[in-house]
Amino acid sequence: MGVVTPTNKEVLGFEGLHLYHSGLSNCSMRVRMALEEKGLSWTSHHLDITKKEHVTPEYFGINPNGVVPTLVHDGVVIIESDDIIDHIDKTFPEPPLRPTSEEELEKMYWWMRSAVQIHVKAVKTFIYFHKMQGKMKQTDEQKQQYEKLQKNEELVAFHKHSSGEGFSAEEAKAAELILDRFFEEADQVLKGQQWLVGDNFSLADITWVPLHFTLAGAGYGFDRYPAVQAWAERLRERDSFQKGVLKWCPKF
Ligand SMILES: N[C@@H](CCC(=O)N[C@@H](CS)C(=O)NCC(=O)O)C(=O)O
Repeated sequence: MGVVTPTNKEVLGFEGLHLYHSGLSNCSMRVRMALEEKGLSWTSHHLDITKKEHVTPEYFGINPNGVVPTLVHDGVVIIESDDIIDHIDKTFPEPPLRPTSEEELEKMYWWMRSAVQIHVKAVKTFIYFHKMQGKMKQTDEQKQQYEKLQKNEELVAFHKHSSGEGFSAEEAKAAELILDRFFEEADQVLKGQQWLVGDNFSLADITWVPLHFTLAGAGYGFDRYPAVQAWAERLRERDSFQKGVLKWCPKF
């Protein structure tokens, strides 16, 4: 979705880079990593999503989906983690986080789009079922507040289900099968190269490594994918992973 017009006008006056984010949010990890790769300084607006700090009229006035991350860059509001990191790389091109050939660029965007497309159906469902179910109970008041603010139907349905009867083992299995398809593909690709797209680290790696980190923490079986495991180890050594992921979320 990219740039949005906020109804909360407070952010229009922000100068520099302001990030609304949460420590354990894999989508926020992407943006923090991209900012660290570029060596940019940014102002943190941390929201603890486990305490529902993002479910307020003020925050929905900035991000209409009421999710993190949101980047405010000199008063311009950008949502959706893939669009945010693309914006960062285009606006601050050094060091580049994208390949130069059209063909590889298309591959990079494919990995980025895929991660965002499977977020609710696969990633969120798997993590909620294996890690959060039962721990995210909401009061009736919190549920009403959410349903009043949230207009995104996919998210309304997700939260109604997750805070109600919860996901079933079948739904979690279906989520896992979607994940398997992508990690099998990544494992094949990474058998022949260091990074997801060609020989250079790119936004594709930044998009997927937070999924590896959080899914591993939720018990997803990565042993089946040795090349993915080796890639994740390489990524762990990067400063941007230390500062963008582990500093905010030492353990998922
Ligand atoms: N497509 C969005 C997804 C954002 C998203 O779902 N963020 C999660 C954390 S990773 C969140 O804010 N969850 C809180 C909620 O759903 O209420 C993106 O890539 O930025």
